This record gives sequence, C-alpha cells and structure tokens, in this order.
Amino acid sequence: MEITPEKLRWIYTTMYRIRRFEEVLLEQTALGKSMGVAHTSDGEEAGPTGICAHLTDDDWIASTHRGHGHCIAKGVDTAGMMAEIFGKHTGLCKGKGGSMHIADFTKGMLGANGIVGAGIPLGVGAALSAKLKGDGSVGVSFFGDGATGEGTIHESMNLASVWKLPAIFVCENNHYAESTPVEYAVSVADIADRAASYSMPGVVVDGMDVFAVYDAAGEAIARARAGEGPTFLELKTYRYHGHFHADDPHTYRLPEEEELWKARDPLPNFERRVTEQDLMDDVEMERIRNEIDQEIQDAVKFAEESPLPPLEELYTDVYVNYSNPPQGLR
Ligand SMILES: Cc1ncc(C[n+]2csc(CCOP(=O)(O)OP(=O)(O)O)c2C)c(N)n1
Ligand SMILES: [Mg+2]
Repeated sequence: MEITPEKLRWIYTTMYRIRRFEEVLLEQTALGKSMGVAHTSDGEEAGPTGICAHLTDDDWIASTHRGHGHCIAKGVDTAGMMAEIFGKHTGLCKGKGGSMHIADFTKGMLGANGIVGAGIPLGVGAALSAKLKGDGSVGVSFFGDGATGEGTIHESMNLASVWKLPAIFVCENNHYAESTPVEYAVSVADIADRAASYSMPGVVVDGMDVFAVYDAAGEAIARARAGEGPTFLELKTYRYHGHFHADDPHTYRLPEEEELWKARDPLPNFERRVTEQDLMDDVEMERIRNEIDQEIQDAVKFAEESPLPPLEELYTDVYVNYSNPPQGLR
C-alpha cells in the first residue's frame, strides 16, 4: 500500500513518541512520581501506529489497561497524559483516572480500561453509532490475547457481524496475559481463525512490522467505511517489560525469548527499511528523535509543576456525589 512521505514521518514520530513516553514513564515511576501502576507497551508500537495511521479525530478507538500507545497514536497530548498519570489537576481526566483511564473524546479516544475485555463492546458501540449516523467513521477495539477468553468478545463480534458494523477488532497478541503464556490459555494457534465463526475476515499480521500492520489495517478500515462490515486483525507482538512496572518477567519467561523478539524491534526495522529504500535519512530521523525527547522532557516538567486536584473537587466527576448523596444513602 502506498505511503506518502508525510505519513512515513508521522509513523516514525508516533512509534518513537510511544517508545520514549514509556521509557521516561518507567524512570519516573521508579522515582515515585506517578500514581498507580504503569502497564507499558514498548515492543508493541507498530500496532497502534499502523492502525491509527488510517484514522482521523472523527473515528473512535477503545483501549485497554495497556493504553499509552493507543492514546498517543490517536493524537492524545503527551503532557496531558503524563500529568494524568502523575495524578495532577491538569491531566486529561483532571488527575482522577490515571494510566488506566486516560480518555480524550476530542481525539476519538474512548478510554483506556482497567477491566479486561470491557473496551471491546465500547468500540462496537461507536461503530453502531457511526452506522446509525451514516457519518463514515469507524470504531476500533484494541484488546489483548487474554481478553479473547472474555464473553464480551463473543457478544461484540457476533453483533458487529450480524449488523455489518464498521468495526475493527484488533487483537494485540503479545503472547502473555500477565504471566500466562498464550498457548496455556487459548485453544487455537492463531486467534484470527476464530473470526470465521462470526463470518468476518480474520487476518494474522506481523505486529512487529509497521508496514504489515499499515497494509492490513488499510484494507480492514476501507472495508468498514465501504459498509462491508467488520474485520478481525491479530497482531503477533511482544511486550518488552513485565506485565506492569513492578513485574519481573523472568519469573515466567526466558531472556533468550525476549532477545528473539527484540531482534525484530519495530523501530530499527523501520529505520533499516526506509534507509535502504531512500525514503528517509538518518539526519531526519535523528531530528525527529531529538524533538520527541524534548517533548517528553517538557511533559514531565509540566506534570511535575502542575498542582494536585483541589480538595473541593473530590466529589466532582464521580458517579455518586457523596457531598450531596441520594436519599437512600443519607
Ligand atoms: C475482567 C478482568 N479480569 C482480570 C483482570 C486482571 N488482569 C489485568 S490485565 C490481565 C491480563 C490481560 O492480558 P491480555 O488481554 O493478553 O493483555 P496484555 O496485558 O497482555 O496487554 C488480567 C488477567 C482484570 N483487570 N479484569
Ligand atoms: Mg497479552
């Protein structure tokens, strides 16, 4: 699939922005600066980038507990994200959500989600809304291999297929659900095979290769926009760090396995490919990396210098207002 020079630059910038954001976030978390847990997705950058390269702010995505990459690829501001994770008032959700609840409706980002499998129907809901409005937008649900054992995936895929919704199911198969290897918990070698049960195409994609993801996503999203219904993409990928910042992955997987995946790292792979084909040069890529390094440094400074949410806002933006509780709770 043809990629314009601007799109190529966007792809590299986005993958590097995700990588750098999470590297710095882990450093800051080790310093005790962030609130709550951080699930990083370094290693998996090609997935959200290759998918969101085809989306605009009018399209919708629903994410997971490992959502920084999805947010960034959908154009969510890194300073607002960092402040959110630091629990600050200037965060995208006023510091009340943290890493697993970052949302930005202005960018079509419906939210990270701490409940495994819960984002899947949200993406389908957005696809249903798009179909009813006839506005040509699509709904993308990101989820992990572990989430494919949840009931929500069956309900979502079935409904999306029956109603021919403009939905894209993106399974980021990073081969582990917490410490459980995928072979231990999933009955098929390729999760994409299950798409046949819902009469939709199921495509296995090299999730370490942004060009492969870009091509597969382009087809799936064009199909959805043309009213031809949903597609299931299984991205075979790997998370480099533990399940969350304090998890030691070497209690359940071998360093040798990690090295095999790291040899296929999406960033150097991209760099090699565009250099060989004379599409981008080292100078330009270095300039992009320097700009992003500065952006993320500025995001940390912004988050650090921002105030905590004021006490009087403790009960705002929450489901039950305990300062003025409903009759039965008084
Ligand atoms: C409904 C539910 N069950 C269990 C958990 C605990 N939990 C959090 S992440 C996770 C593993 C998810 O694995 P996967 O879907 O493969 O995503 P990954 O972490 O690999 O990105 C589990 C079991 C949860 N948050 N929600
Ligand atoms: Mg997983």
